[in-house]
Amino acid sequence: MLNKKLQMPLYVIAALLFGLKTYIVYRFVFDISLENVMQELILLINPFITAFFIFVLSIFFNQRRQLKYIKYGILLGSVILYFNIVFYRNFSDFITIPLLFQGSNAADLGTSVLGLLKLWDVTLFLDVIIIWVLAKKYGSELTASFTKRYKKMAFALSILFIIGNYALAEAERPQLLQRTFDREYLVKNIGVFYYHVYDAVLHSKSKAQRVFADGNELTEISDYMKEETTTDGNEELHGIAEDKNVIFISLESLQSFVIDNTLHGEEVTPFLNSLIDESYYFENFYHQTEQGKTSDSEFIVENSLYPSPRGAVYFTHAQNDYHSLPEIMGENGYNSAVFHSNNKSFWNRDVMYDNIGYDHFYDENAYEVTDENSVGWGLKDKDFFKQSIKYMQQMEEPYYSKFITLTNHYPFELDEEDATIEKYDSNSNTLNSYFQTARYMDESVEEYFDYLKEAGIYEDSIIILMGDHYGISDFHKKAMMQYLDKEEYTDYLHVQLQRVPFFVHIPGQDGEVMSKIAGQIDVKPTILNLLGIDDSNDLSFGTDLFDEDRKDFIALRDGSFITDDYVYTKDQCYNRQSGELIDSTNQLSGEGEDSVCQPYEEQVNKELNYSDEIIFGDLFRFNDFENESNK
Ligand code: GP9
Ligand code: MN
Repeated sequence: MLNKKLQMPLYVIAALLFGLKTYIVYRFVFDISLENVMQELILLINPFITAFFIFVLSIFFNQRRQLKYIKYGILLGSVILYFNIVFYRNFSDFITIPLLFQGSNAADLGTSVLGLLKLWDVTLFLDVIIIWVLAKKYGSELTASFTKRYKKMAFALSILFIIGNYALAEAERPQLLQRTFDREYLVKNIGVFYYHVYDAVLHSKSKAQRVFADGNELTEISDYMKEETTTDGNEELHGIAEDKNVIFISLESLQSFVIDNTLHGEEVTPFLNSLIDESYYFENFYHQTEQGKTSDSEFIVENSLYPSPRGAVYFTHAQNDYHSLPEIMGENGYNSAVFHSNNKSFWNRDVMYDNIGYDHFYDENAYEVTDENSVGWGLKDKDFFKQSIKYMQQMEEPYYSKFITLTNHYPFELDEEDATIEKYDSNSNTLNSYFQTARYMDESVEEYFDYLKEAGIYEDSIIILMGDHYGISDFHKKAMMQYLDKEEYTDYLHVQLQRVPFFVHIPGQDGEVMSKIAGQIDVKPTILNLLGIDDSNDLSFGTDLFDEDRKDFIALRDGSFITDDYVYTKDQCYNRQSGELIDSTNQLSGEGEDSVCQPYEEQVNKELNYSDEIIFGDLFRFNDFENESNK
């Protein structure tokens, strides 16, 4: 007999035991990084909240079924958790549905699975054993038929807990679910079980859209693309970089407003400024990213397609068929690699890179990261470049290598000894610090150029540098107005601040400042042109930036656009040069009063929709790019 006073319903015991185990696993088995007390708190409460929700459902059954539900519930939960542990041991990652079905990963796991099991793993099932024993011995005493009121209260409480957990997670990481960051973030904030539910929803949603596509849509879209992107061809630079290495540097959060600009009388980015004279520098180049941030910029550059309006394509459609830059270059004798010192699963990069044909990904594990050489998000850029050179020297030429910097990332932290320019003085700590990390990145790129020269790589390469997306959001309007010396922060200014630097540096060539509007969508055709790769059947929305005769608008993902003459955003049409408002759709009424921006507006929407159709419908699977190009 159990002492009545000490007695706790079995579902509560199960919730406590299972919650505790899950917490221990999060904390000590998964290598989850915790950056502040809030994250620690979320990680602590989430397992108990989840477990409480799972087991509280048992009270709606009769006593016999209650026992069954709790016994098998804890067993199933433990098995799911255990699968994740085994998977994590091999891949330092959490299971995703597409990953489960991805042949290579499953095969990898299959051969090594025995080596991943450990004797002490039995202890991971202690809670299951305890519950099963208790159920057998004291089952009838530890279960009851609960009153209606009790059931309602207990259930309501569990829902309240979940909402509370989610609210904390949302405060810690705004738009956590919409933006689908890293899987580790999701597990950290909502727990591994809700993460699986979330993953399943994402998966079925994109599967459904795919099912309804049949490939006929592609004819109209490819006709449009060919019509809009076929140009006369610029013979001058065509093939200028043939068989050279291509080094692409993604400049984290770097916006054009710091280029050739000063702070306290000093240049913010002296090296990049000096590089303008020796490069093709595009001063009106726009980022076109959305919620996927860096990964969106990568996606646009690799595919010349637009990113998704919600979430990151790198997450939602990483399994699609693409005809990406690394793949095309691979077909033309290039090796490819990405260098980025972060968790490989961040932005689902490991999966996407594999799919689009990168030969190698030097992720965080390729680098020696210590407390001394890291700040903010991880390895400092200077150490990142320094440590990368040895890998470059091993690569077979010609190669395409992409370097993703990290230090100039929000919240723009920097160790004092690394700061070589004074902070700005405004009401925004973010902007104040931004100049320091931007300067640090500038210095790191300068050092990298020196390493390339010392290693004899420089002469045989072309170097492309691009800002990935904005770093300073609209949240810092006041400080930005102060720095830019503007009276007003208009929507026009907001669009103009979406310009990011873009350099094409060809050693031995002078280059030129290019003023025509340009965007990330144009990078892929530009690189292919420089390399002299004629892929006339490639399907892209962008055009070669060295061709004067090219599409005359740049579309941002929210439907805003820039043309030679206009800037359009939020139903307003501005003069691009003066920033004056020409007309606003709200004011126009009646026939014959169309905005000068309207024809563009229609085309921009059409183009963005076409891009979504390609991605959501996975339409490229219907196109045989290889055969086409033999024609
Ligand atoms: C993370 C880095 C930064 O790996 O690329 O990502 P962001 O937050 O800028 O998208
Ligand atoms: Mn970024």
